[in-house]
Amino acid sequence: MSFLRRLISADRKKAQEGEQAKQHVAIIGLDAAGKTTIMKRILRSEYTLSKPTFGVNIEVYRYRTLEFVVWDLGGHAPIRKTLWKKFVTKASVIVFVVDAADQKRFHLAKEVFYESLANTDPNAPILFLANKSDKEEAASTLEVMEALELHKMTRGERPFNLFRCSALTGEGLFTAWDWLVDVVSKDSSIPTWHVKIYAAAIFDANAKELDHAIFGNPTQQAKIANAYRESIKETERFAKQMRDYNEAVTVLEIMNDFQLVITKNKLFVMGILIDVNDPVSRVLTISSRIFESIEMDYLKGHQISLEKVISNYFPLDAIS
Ligand SMILES: Nc1nc2c(ncn2[C@@H]2O[C@H](COP(=O)(O)OP(=O)(O)O)[C@@H](O)[C@H]2O)c(=O)[nH]1
Ligand SMILES: [Mg+2]
Repeated sequence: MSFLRRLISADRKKAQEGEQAKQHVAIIGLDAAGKTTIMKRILRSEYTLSKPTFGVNIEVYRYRTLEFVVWDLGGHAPIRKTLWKKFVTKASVIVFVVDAADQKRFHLAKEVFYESLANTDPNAPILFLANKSDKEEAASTLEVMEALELHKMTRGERPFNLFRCSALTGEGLFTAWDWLVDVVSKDSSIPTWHVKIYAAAIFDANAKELDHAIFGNPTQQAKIANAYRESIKETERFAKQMRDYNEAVTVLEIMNDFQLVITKNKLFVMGILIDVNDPVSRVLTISSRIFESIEMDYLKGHQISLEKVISNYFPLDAIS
């Protein structure tokens, strides 16, 4: 996944500058908040998991030079303090996950959140995830902010951001991780605004293809064509899998050099193939704009031209 690669490349840079070449990411929150589900969604199958039996539920995922420690908070195991030192105090990034639908435990989540912060590196960025946004009873971003008094975090010194997300549908999750990677890597070689779109394909809600477009330069055509074929298959698969959801998103790595960002709304499912190092959040903006702009034509039964709409609205993202 590109998020992970970008984190690793940030590590390599630090290693060259003589700093420690390992990133520790702590994923914390109450039990059942969705931490394990989120990690599996982000890491997919490319990690090793060791599950230490310390009497506290901790999972350690390793992906190359990255170490993710997933920690269920809220229990009062006496062993917690020493373990905390061992794992979480050295974390260079903190991800706090709250179940936005579990409003009864907001108070406890708040207590645990501030208690944990006291023991982390005061400069470590914090990504706050209000998970399970797909649930009807999930609190809004504002409600979560108020219940957990997060306004003071936004005025603090350390980088802080809050995203509403769903580990189930992927909505919001990848934008959140993009933010995290940008904050951690501060790598100026990463384009933050435009991406390179190599290809795109759009399907209707019943997984029937409506149109596709291939961009990219001719010397790379064969490779792009292969990646494109794989993208079509994956997009179609996702369209079928997510048929019952009005909003969904996922990101898949394709043939090492590409990533496929698939977004779905009520009417469409679209896969956009971009460079593996490009920021996913930009593609989410592009997708929603495309959906908006083609909706009327589609409902009137007109032919949709992805090539036209992408090169009209996002000329700098469609490479030639
Ligand atoms: N509807 C919904 N359920 C979720 C979401 N994320 C996790 N879950 C479910 O919530 C339960 C607890 O998730 P888990 O990842 O084990 O939580 P953890 O204890 O924080 O690791 C599981 O049944 C998950 O399937 C989500 O975004 N939406
Ligand atoms: Mg878990």
